[in-house]
Amino acid sequence: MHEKCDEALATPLSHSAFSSSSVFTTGYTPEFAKLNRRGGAGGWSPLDTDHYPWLQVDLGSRKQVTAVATQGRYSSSDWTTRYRLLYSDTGRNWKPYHQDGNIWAFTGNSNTESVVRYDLQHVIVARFLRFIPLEWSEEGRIGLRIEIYGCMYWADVINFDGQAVISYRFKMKKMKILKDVIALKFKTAESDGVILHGEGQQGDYITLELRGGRLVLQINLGSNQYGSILGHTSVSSGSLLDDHHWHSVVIERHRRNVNFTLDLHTQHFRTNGEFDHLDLDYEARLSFGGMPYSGKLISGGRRNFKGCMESINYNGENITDLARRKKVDTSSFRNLTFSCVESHTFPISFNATSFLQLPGRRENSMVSVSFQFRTWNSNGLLVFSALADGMLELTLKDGKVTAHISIQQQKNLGVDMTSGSGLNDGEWHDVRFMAKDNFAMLTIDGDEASTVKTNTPIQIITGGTYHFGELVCLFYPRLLSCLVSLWFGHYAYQYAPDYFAVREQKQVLVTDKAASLAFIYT
Ligand SMILES: [Ca+2]
Repeated sequence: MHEKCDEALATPLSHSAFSSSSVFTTGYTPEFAKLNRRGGAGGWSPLDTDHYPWLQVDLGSRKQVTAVATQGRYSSSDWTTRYRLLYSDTGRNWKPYHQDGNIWAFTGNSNTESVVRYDLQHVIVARFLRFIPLEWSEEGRIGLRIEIYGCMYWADVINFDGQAVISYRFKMKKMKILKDVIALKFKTAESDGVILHGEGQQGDYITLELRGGRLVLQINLGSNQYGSILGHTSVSSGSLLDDHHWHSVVIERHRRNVNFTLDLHTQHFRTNGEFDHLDLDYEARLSFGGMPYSGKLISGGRRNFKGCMESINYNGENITDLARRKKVDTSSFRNLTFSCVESHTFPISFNATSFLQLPGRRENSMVSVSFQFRTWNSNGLLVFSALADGMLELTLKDGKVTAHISIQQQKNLGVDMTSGSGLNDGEWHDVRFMAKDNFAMLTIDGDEASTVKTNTPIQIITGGTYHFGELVCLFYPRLLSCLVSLWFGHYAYQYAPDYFAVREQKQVLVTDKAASLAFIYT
């Protein structure tokens, strides 16, 4: 890790490692996008009509990436002045590079030959990288040659299927621990699950779990038997962590002082009570991925972890490696696999400046939309679709879903329906809406009792595009003046669309055409 991690990763790759959203014409294909090369037309350019251009590099396996560099197309007036970087383990579930709390827009080139290198503030680990041009040469078009710098990455990965639990047994039957350093990475699509747990007969415990998509750490170093000193301490961190992206956790405890780090954010706290030692017995052990089967104390209804963990380290012991070599309790090992099973659908998170645009059927006499969402906000736009002669809007108002249709031809006919309540509870809710002829229906969470119907005559002609998460009109590259309003945070949408577009503020942000791909961002 401390060696210089600065190898050129893209140059040695074969042609097939490069792909793109489109190609301007022969000679502009993505394999010509290697830095300082002059092959083909001297770099990659997409079609001018490509609204969502991207250049993708497959590094062949997960690598640490420490820097990127860009250059324009050789001997041309084509370069990229600003771009974003996305990364992924799978090529389906993408995460944008963040810096200083924002999706980062990199400064690119201002001519064809100068190389602009950018050292990443945080090392990323990924197999796939995507360069998303945002702005480009005034005189020309998008032109790009790139390099990616970094080095090998290797980690033991364990896939937990919701049954398997790893049990790490200490050498002694009782442990009195003054200092803990626990580090691991996890990735899951489940909002709840026990990541690690240890407990002692006298009441000490440590539990790290996901609860409602947040990470909760509970520690008790001891309460006295009269209950006048209570040791229970609970601290939570993060939200929407069930996004099927890797998150890293480090817990460093020395006596009652704890540093609890999730991704790049560290909280410091002191445990309650007066005691300094974590006392573990029951043939002292720590379990990972769930509660131990023999645990009697506080297992109450907790779910096992389902997803992947890697690089689990406890006070210098590499637990993932021990598990692979079957040096830890393997009583339920039949369900453990040592590679990460990838999911094909992903939740998407929205904030005030992101939305999802999906194509739908045009000029149809029926409009139908169904999706799941979750949020802590009581108000916000869920879906907007321009009809050929009016609009459909699904919004959350005071925690209820409201459907509004208006048709201009029919003397500004408006239909409004409301269903559900308290839907801003952070849990997933299912919305189904359908309208045709003289009939519209709204159902929440598949509950028949929630179904609202109307028999107002409506002549629907669909417009063909659905916007999720923010009110916006249709847009074209470089003609971005019709952004209407910005709303809310933390909506999420779970689906595998054929493609999507995200815009942040006045920029086309991200797109993709790959089937079963979904993502959006904060
Ligand atoms: Ca204790």
